[in-house]
Order: sequence, then C-alpha cells, then structure tokens
Amino acid sequence: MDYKILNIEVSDGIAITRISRPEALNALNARFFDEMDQAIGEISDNQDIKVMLITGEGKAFVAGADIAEMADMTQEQGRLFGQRGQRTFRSLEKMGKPIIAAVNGFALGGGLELAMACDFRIASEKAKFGQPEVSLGMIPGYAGTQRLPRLVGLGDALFLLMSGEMIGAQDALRIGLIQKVTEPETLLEESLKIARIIASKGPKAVRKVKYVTRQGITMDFDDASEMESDYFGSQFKGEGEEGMKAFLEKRKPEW
Ligand code: CO8
Repeated sequence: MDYKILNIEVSDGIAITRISRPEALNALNARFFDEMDQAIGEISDNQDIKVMLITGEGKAFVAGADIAEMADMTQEQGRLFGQRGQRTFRSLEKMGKPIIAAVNGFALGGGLELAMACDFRIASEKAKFGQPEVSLGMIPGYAGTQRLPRLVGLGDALFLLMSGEMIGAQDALRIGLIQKVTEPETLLEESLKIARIIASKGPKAVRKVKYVTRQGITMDFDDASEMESDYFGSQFKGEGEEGMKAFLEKRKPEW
C-alpha cells in the first residue's frame, strides 16, 4: 500500500513520521489506521531505525477521529471502529522501539489519544490538548479514559474528560501530560535532538527499558521487580559488557 496520509522520512536512524491531511486538521480516518499499521511493521523490521518520531503537518497534530466518517455509524460500527484504533495505538505502545510525539498544534480527542500512546511528548508552545468528545455527545474510544488518568492522575483526567476544555502547553507540562515545551520553530529540531540521544544508547537496553517499564506498571510490584532482574541480567556479557568496558576504557561504545 502506498502512503497517502503518512509521510515517512528516515534520517540518522530516526523515522520522522508526519501525519499529513491538513485540510481536515489530520483527523484520523480508516485509511490512517491502515497506513499506521503498515508503518509500525516496516519501522519495527528496519534495523537501521532506532527511534520513531510522530508529528503533524500544518496547524494540528491531530484534531481527533474523523467526525465526518463517524457521524452515521451504527452502535456496532462505532464499537468496532473504536477497537480498530485501540489495536493500532496498543501496537505503538508494544513496539520494540521508542516513539516520541512532537506535538505541533491541536492534539484533540483521538489526537491526544495517539500522543498518549507514544512513549513521551514534546510540544510546541502553540499546542492545545483536550478530550472534547463530550461536546459531541461522545466519549473517548481509543482508550483515552484509561491512558489519561494513568498519565496525569484522576482529578486532572476527569477535569479534561468531563469539561471537554482545551489546555495549552504550559498547563499540559504542569500536569505531566507532556515532558517538554519548545518554541514552535524549534519543535522538530529539539525533538530530533532527544531522538538522537536515545538512538545513541544501547538499542537492546532502550527496548528492554520500554518493555519492563510499560509491562511492570500493570503488574504486582514484586513480580515486576523480579522481571526487571531477569532483563537486567540479560544485558550482561552482551551490550552491557561493551557499554561498561567502553566507560572504563574512556571510549564510545560500539553496539
Ligand atoms: N474530523 C473531521 N474533520 C475535522 C475534524 C475532525 N475531528 N477537525 C477538524 N476538521 C475539519 C473541519 O471540519 C474543517 O473542514 P472544512 O474546511 O471542510 O470545513 C477543517 O478541518 C478545518 O477545521 P476548522 O475550520 O474547524 O478549524 P478551526 O481552526 O476553526 O478550529 C478546531 C480548529 C478547534 C480543532 C476545530 O476544528 C474542532 O473543534 N475540531 C473538532 C475537534 C474534536 O471534537 N475532536 C474530537 C473528535 S472525536 C474523537 O476524536 C473520538 C476518538 C475516539 C473515536 C472512537 C471511534 C468510534
């Protein structure tokens, strides 16, 4: 399948994935999910790619699921459309490579749900965040009701979910929804800088950190700590040996 909505450019081991349907503020339609599934597969399989970065073209990151596509759906179609998106966003979380959301503008509804499925978020000072579904008589369908409270806590999540209010980048930073704010002009550059730092680290270590952290947060603490020990141990006499020797020999590691 040719990409029509996603524009993927690989540079220095980073897959810059631009969502490009600016005439609809990058609203997520069925085609987007097909293309994103394909991108996840291709980026996962490409050993030269260390980090995926997702951003939006134009004034929006993503202004939500495509309202025009959803308006006439039956209850069953709506349920299945929600599940379809949930599967794709879950694949992003489960992908063995780090994913950064570089939020350039509106991240609303399904757009915020997409940003939340990334590993962390860097945003332009101009970005706006919200779950406005209740304004449409809807509720989030791509697990926003589940990821938002896990990221920001129950009070701030329910405030956003119940009011449908948009917040700016500084408020999003304050509640921990995003991790860094930049000037609009430097968003991509700053995000790439962080992507390059991550890309320079032990690739297996980065993959395992993502897995152990994401998996562990859903588990009993003692079981999760035991899982950490297993993964910690698995880095010895491999990537870890090279990293530790390189430190002692005052040179850069060669992964
Ligand atoms: N879906 C479809 N088209 C959209 C969407 C959208 N979510 N958002 C914007 N557009 C379109 C507009 O219709 C408009 O098209 P046209 O030029 O043909 O009229 C174009 O993009 C530009 O938008 P505006 O003229 O409205 O731009 P403004 O700068 O005036 O306003 C806003 C920007 C404030 C972002 C405004 O566009 C807006 O409120 N958009 C809708 C935001 C929203 O409610 N998002 C949530 C959608 S619901 C959702 O995401 C649920 C997710 C779970 C789904 C589960 C599946 C079952």
